[in-house]
Amino acid sequence: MLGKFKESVKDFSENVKSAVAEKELDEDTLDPLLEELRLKLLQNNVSLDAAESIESNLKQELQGEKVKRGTAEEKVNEAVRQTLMDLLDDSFDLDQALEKAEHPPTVFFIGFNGSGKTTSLSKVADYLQQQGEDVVMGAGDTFRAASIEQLEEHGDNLGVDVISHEYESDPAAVAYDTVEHADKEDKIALVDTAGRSHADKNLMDELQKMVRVNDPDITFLVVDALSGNDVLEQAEAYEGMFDAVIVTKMDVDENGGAIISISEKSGKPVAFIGTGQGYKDLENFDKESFIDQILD
Ligand SMILES: Nc1nc2c(ncn2[C@@H]2O[C@H](COP(=O)(O)OP(=O)(O)O)[C@@H](O)[C@H]2O)c(=O)[nH]1
Ligand SMILES: [Mg+2]
Repeated sequence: MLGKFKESVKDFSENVKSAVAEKELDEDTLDPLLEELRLKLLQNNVSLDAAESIESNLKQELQGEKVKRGTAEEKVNEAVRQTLMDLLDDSFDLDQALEKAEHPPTVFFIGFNGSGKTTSLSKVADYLQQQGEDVVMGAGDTFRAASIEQLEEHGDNLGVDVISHEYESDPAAVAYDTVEHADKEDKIALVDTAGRSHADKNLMDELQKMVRVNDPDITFLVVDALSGNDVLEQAEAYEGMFDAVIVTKMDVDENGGAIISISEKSGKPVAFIGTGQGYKDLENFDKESFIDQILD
């Protein structure tokens, strides 16, 4: 994970170092180096907007700086670190958010097909159970073949009740019943939804209705780290509908670009990263350790 990104930053500071040997960091020196860094960020699936924002921050930090040979790398790393610290948000705290929630606390998982909604929901269910909380899962994906059975299997594995209706039935009603069950039994309601894209007008309307009827306390947008630049389309499709992001498949991603892109685009915190297919493969997103991995 993040190997390629690290290389980009290394190359950039190497370039700065050799430029410094000749002259100070004026615009003419810095611009081509920044452009090279930008290209490398883009190759690592960092979105153009995010790459440009990083670039302009670095320019502000570094331009006119007199950096002694030997300290250039430190200086650049510090500038990249500061830029990423400002860009990334890891302030979301699930336990706190649940404490503040209405009763029963209701959590929705939304996102494109295959992004990892059902898996992440099950991981969160497991996490909450470990914390001593009772949870119920709602099979709100009534659209995709086998989705209900998939959630029921997770329910069996975890010993968690699953509320489900028929395929093709109204997912708002499934969510409603899940919340009602949670209310009666003093549980947290975790509601799955069907994958949607801009193109699926009906499914998008259905999701809006689900949200309207059930007014979730927390909605997670689940995106797949491998989807690269497509995360922008996903952030757009669900704009205004989510509170925090879960980025899955970080175990198979090479560069971490998706986290940077979605953060820049949405301005929302990244709550968790998915690091595998098992229930325990869910980590709180910690921006400092993420940045450490890039810069080490
Ligand atoms: N390697 C890896 N696979 C994941 C992760 N999260 C989900 N998956 C896999 O991605 C596929 C799609 O996940 P699923 O939860 O069904 O996606 P959904 O369509 O959004 O509900 C499944 O095969 C999951 O096991 C993750 O963090 N790492
Ligand atoms: Mg699913």
